[in-house]
Amino acid sequence: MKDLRDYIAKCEEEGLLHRIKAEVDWDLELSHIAKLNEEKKGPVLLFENVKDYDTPVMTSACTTPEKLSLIMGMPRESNLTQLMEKWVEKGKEKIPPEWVDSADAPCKENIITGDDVDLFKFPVPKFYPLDGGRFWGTSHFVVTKDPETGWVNLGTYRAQLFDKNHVGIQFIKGKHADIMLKKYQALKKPMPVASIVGCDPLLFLMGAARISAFDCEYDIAGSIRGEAVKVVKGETVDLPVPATAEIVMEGEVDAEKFMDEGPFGEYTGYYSGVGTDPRNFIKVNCITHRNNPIFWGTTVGRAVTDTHMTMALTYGSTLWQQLDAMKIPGIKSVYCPPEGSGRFLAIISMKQMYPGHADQVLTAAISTEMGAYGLKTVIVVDEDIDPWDISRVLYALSFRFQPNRSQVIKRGRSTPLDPSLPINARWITGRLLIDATIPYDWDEKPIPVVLDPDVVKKIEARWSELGF
Ligand SMILES: Cc1cc2nc3c(=O)[nH]c(=O)nc-3n(C[C@H](O)[C@H](O)[C@H](O)COP(=O)(O)O)c2cc1C
Ligand SMILES: [Mn+2]
Repeated sequence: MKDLRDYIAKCEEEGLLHRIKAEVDWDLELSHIAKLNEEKKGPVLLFENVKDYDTPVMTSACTTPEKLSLIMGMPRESNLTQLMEKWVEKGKEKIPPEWVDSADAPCKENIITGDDVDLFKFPVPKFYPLDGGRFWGTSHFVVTKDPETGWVNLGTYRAQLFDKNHVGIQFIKGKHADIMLKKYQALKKPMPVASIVGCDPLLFLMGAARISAFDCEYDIAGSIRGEAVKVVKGETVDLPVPATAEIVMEGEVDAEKFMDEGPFGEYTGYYSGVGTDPRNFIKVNCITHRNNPIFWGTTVGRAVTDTHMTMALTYGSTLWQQLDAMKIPGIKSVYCPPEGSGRFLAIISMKQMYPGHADQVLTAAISTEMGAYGLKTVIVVDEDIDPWDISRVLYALSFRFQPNRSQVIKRGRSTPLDPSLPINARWITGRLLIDATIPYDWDEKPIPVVLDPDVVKKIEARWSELGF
């Protein structure tokens, strides 16, 4: 899969695409259709007739494991944990991107610079009534480069449309683009950026993934695809952008300039604060796009939508990778439910091999880079329980977990988006570690109730005779 068009074609082939030909307003109507569709776990939507525009808009591209499987190049029936397994495996290798000439890059079919830049020419949706405006960047990612090392980063940071050539950008502290921006600030230079809308959806997953600092998301995408991502140099920025991108917005961010941004209906299902906040913005100097470009957005908002599925896959995989890197034996699988947006709750299945092993896994999870930021509840279960099988997890919580013995509360770094904390005190959170395993060190373990296998076999042979 090379681009968004391949993905749309693949979804159509698989019966997972719905084209909407009736006119739909970009102002709330489009996002609300997408949101209701995502809540029903519906198909990928292609809005072909957006009011005031010729450009179609795609939404709901990642809402189900089926869609994510297509993106990951896995069998359609794969579950999230299986997709994460592939992510963890392939994430160990890197295939750097391959440069192509502008002549071979469809994203250069149209080049708009200077005064001609007008972001209002694109059908940028407004998502929720209390949002501060229209959001250019939801299913997009921002490409930046470290001015010292040349490390290239892809990150998905929401981008609000301000006027014809300015968009707000929210780099939360410590995110990779934020780290880079601080370096440009020290050099007293603006940071060149490119925002990519519409591409091989794997690249969007990469933008939303917590790949380690200094690693380039293009290299990991190459490894998962088994083929280098084709990139071309921006027109006005020295950054690699996907050659087959639908729309590339090029510009710069001055660390010392701010405009009022937000609010935006977050993936927690709440607004992150009250009203607007001063934030950095992109001054747009150039737009390049394919002929008949396709715009792409996602609804965010309350769970479960596209965004939650994306984060369950990418954040969950990162947690698993980082546990792997700690070389703790016995970790069977990891599941970070989309209902918790892949980041507030983690369930880990393990084979216990020594006393205290389960405690080690619990504390390790919150000591990873991923788990040390925002993760609030970690549950470990024995290897006979699949972490994605929630009824089995509830079984372990009911019959193996003992509050007197096997829960610990810690404190740590919170995400400022967590609505369970007061709006002005969101830097520190509690973390609940729950051991729902049978203690390894018990000499006498509970005796399980099992059926007699011979009797079971006999009954199976008589099953239809018994009138079932
Ligand atoms: C739809 C969507 C919107 C997001 N918006 C933001 C945002 O506004 N700011 C932010 O820092 N992270 C946001 N994230 C999370 C980041 O994409 C994620 O943390 C990613 O790891 C950032 O890339 P980085 O690790 O290279 O910094 C968003 C994710 C998604 C899927
Ligand atoms: Mn990164």
